[in-house]
Amino acid sequence: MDIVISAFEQSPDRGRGLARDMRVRWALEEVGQPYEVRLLSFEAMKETSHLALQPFGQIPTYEDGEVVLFESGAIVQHIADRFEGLMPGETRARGRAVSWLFAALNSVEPPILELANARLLEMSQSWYAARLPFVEERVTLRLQQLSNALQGQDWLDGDFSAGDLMMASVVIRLKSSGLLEPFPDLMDYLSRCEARPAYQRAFAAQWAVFEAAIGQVTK
Ligand code: GTB
Repeated sequence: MDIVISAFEQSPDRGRGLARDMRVRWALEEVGQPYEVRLLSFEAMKETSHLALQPFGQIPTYEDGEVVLFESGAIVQHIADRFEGLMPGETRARGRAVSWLFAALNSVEPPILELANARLLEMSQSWYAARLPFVEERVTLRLQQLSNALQGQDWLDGDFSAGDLMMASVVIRLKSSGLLEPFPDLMDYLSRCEARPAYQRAFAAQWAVFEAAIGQVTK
């Protein structure tokens, strides 16, 4: 069976590559594996057939005839383990790449999501302006720590790995936040990631979905 992933039929990010199918597409492009995409509406994601693949009714999912996976972290790690290109072979280096993959999801993404939710959902609350600086401070702390860890290197630990892919996928969400500006090294890091041909192919593929959806709406 060919690899099949799921993605939004009409992504709320308007094709900016911020939805979590992007990291899976990017990983598959890095390891040179073709894939098919099952596009889903919000309603379809809550149907029994999709819930059998993703218990929370979300995208992305991954099927390859052998495994059925959900959670973008698990999917990217599986791809990196199964195909060459994203996971170093040597035990220590592999452990470091996995650590960075988990760090992206467990240490860096939570405050970024908290910020996104605050800006999206809490703006009309009387306490919004008082709370926002505290949320931003938590994000900035992680960015400072990430910058310290990068130490001016191209990638987090040796060669580009699944750890970098996941970290960039997480931090990229801050591009229009204003919080990255004090960290030119992190902006350069993101630019290096975005310049990778695999990233560009993945971005173009999800952009094409958005364009097709817009075309349908305007027809
Ligand atoms: N922990 C899961 C994973 O990593 O796979 C989280 C998956 C998830 O949050 N999926 C979202 C989803 O399916 C899409 S990516 N949401 C539908 C639902 O819950 O009903 C999250 C996302 C959505 C929109 C933007 N955006 O507009 O910028 C960015 C990211």
